Amino acid sequence: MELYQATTTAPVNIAVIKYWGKRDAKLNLPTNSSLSVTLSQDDLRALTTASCSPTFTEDRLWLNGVEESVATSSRLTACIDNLRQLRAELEQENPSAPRLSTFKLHICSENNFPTAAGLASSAAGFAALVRAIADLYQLPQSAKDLSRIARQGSGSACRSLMGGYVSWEMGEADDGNDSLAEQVAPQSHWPEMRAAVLVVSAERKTVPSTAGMQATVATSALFRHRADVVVPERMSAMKRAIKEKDFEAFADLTMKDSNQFHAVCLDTSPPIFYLNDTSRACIRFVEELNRSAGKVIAAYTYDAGPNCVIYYTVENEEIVLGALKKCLANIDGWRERDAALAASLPE
Ligand code: 2P0
Repeated sequence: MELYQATTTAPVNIAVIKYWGKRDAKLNLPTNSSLSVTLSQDDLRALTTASCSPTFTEDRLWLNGVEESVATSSRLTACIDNLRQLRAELEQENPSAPRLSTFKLHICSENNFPTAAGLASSAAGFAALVRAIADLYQLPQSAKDLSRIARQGSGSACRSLMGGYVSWEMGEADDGNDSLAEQVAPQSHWPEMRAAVLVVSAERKTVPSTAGMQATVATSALFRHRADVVVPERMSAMKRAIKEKDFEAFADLTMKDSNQFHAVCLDTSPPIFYLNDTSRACIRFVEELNRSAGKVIAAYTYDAGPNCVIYYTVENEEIVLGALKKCLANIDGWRERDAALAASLPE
């Protein structure tokens, strides 16, 4: 059987300046730029195989072994259509290339972490899907070019096509041409950075991100100030903190931006609660840890769910992880068996 296949992985990214709000829901164009740290693929990643064959009769996708409908997902079809178009152009320029653009695709994707629990599973998932199909089609496009396509699958996915510290520049164009990811610095620029991921709950989140953001844009009075004034300033300050490897500035901005994102969620009608009592206990833990250290040695951040990511640098690993393990034992709702304490090297 004539079968073409490519397998790839994509990492999870955790935003330190958060994306929350769309100006165009179809193209996933955001109302503000954002910036994330890519986690090590050893800990959290999506693994995806894309194959195509003249014998396949329809595009199909399996996510963690369960088939999902492709035809009814406009996000999936947008990504696949864009990639097929690029392959068709390549075949036109190179008539001896096999006509893969005319074959149907089968895609298999697996996460090694809870799906849709606010751990950026869609980011890794769509980034891996786009990368796998681009590899299968042997496309010459750069990661930056592919980020434009991954963005249409899930906004935050555009930041998972590159390692290290990655910004998603919101752009201005109505067609999304300039809304893409850029590497601010590679992982090697700041190799001392670590992230601990605390899985507070592996359940699916209560309010999906897209619905939550739409509600925030429509109803929050705080939101406009955040998007127009606060985030542009923080993007510059965060890029500076990363360039200068200034952990205290990085941590301060990270915690403030997480808190403001959850504040605009609370300012939404009806209010959106992503944090729970365990999440709030982890915030108090980090605040207390920094107070007792006499300087900022750890930073918490939360996405659209209760799970906590704590950034710190390797020199403070024993203090942070040691205190964390002691403290977790005292936190209500914490279950040791759920504790995926992944001290990961951003990549
Ligand atoms: C982020 N989040 O920057 C923010 C912080 C959640 C909180 O990106 O609708 O799954 O697919 O574009 O990318 C989650 O939103 O939303 C997200 P869609 P996505 O990481």
